[in-house]
Amino acid sequence: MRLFFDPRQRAHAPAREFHNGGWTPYAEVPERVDAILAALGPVEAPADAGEAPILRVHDAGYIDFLKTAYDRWVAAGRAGDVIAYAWPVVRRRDVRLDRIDALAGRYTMDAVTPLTADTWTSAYWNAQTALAATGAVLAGGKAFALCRPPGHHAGADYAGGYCHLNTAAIAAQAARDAGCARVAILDIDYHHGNGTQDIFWDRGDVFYASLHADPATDFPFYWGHTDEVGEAAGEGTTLNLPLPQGTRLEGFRRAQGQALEAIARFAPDLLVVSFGADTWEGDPISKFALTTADYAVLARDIAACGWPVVTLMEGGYAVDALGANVASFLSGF
Ligand code: Q9C
Ligand code: ZN
Repeated sequence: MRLFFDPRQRAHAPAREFHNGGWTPYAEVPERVDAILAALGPVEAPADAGEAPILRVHDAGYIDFLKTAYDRWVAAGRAGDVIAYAWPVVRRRDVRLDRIDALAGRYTMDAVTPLTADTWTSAYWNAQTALAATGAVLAGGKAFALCRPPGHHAGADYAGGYCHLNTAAIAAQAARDAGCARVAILDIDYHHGNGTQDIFWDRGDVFYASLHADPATDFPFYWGHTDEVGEAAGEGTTLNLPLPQGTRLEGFRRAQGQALEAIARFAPDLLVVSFGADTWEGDPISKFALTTADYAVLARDIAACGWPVVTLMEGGYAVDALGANVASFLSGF
């Protein structure tokens, strides 16, 4: 198994996030990657494929915002990390505003994803890591991308849920551009991958299946319900399988089996797995009950389908358990 990671992915480190009525320490810390690296051993740095594959998925105005937001914030006389306080609810018309606070609301979906001076650097190399692992799998190998920050909450033109660039979408689009006619994404992070769903919502060439905590009880609330199935050419290529808090291996594995059956009918040339270890029983912000050993079982079920698989890291916030959980999952391949 080839492992990819770039040290610049560590740089992004907001001080705090705002939720449930108050400030708390930022959960998506750079120490997460240290824990995974310690468990997995040596990694390869990705080659630099440039911005073009990122711009195949993301809006140019949004990328400019990610690059310049921190400098605009400082120029406005602010201290600390960039965070919005006003959002254009249900996408009001596209007014061309220049004030950093207007831009921050326009290009983010929540108050848990502050931007720092290093956000663009980490996000850029994060995308390169995903692309390198995807290239390795398309060349016939097995690969894991140690993606951090995570990606699946980021849409074509918005950040959210600790995510800036949607690595799964960038990987899937790169595979399409490299000649794969059909790509499937299986998202087994605790949270619904609203960004990935939005990006491929009306496309029939990329299947998106997600297992996640019921959005009636968990972030991101407004996406991930069972009646969201895609539209136009994408009708039927989005599959949402929400699960109750407290879900254990049996329920999770049954739902994953349903997702794999649907993906098998789609017959992908490549499977991208958005893997979150925040489904673990001791995760500090999540409420499923998978054990470390369960991850190997789930990965074996995926591997048994026989498709080329590239696994990308998403969430997982119990830093001390993260290495063992990722190692267990990868052992299944
Ligand atoms: N009580 C990923 O796992 N909600 N993002 C924070 C905690 C935001 C998670 C509130 C969770 C975002 C990639
Ligand atoms: Zn998550």
